Amino acid sequence: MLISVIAADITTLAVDAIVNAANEALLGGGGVDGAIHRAAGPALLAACRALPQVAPGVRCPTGEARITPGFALPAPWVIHTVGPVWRGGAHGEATLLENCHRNAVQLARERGLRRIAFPAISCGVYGYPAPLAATVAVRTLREALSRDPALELTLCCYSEPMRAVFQAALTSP
Ligand code: AR6
Repeated sequence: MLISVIAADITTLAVDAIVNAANEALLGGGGVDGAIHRAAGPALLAACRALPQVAPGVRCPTGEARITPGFALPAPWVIHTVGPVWRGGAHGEATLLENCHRNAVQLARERGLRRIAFPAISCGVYGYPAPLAATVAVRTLREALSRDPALELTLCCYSEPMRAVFQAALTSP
């Protein structure tokens, strides 16, 4: 089963696609989004800006995914997705987070990309409790792998404590 959990800066990974935990505007931000835009260079912002708005200011609704080149990144592609803001758990957060992972994998597969790295989507500013997010991420990626065993999926955490949380979700039955 090819799911790995690592602690690393996702912008350094030479996989086929890295996933960005963006916001609906897709015009950059803080956290991993800021790091990806800095490492990719200004062409990434231009590519995001060129994506169509599906509503005023919205290029990617929560739970959906969009793809751009990676420009100066070692990864040739960036799959932007928008995680849910945690609002206590009774507002469809788990389904939306599941959609992020599923739609990102689907977009990658449509492009023939197999090696995909995910950050801990929603686990920063968006406040999703990490153990719950890890459970959703691992479950959804396992389902994707069962449909396409050629996928190589990495959960790229930014800190060792976060890596331990995601590793625990991967290890639990
Ligand atoms: N590599 C891997 N993980 C990282 C990196 C990195 N370089 N930098 C941060 N993380 P967040 P969210 C981790 O807040 O909660 C942005 O402003 C971080 O430690 O980046 O989905 C967007 O524009 C945390 O564990 O994303 C949105 O407005 C995880 O990535 C909003 O934040 C996610 O934290 C999205 O919030």
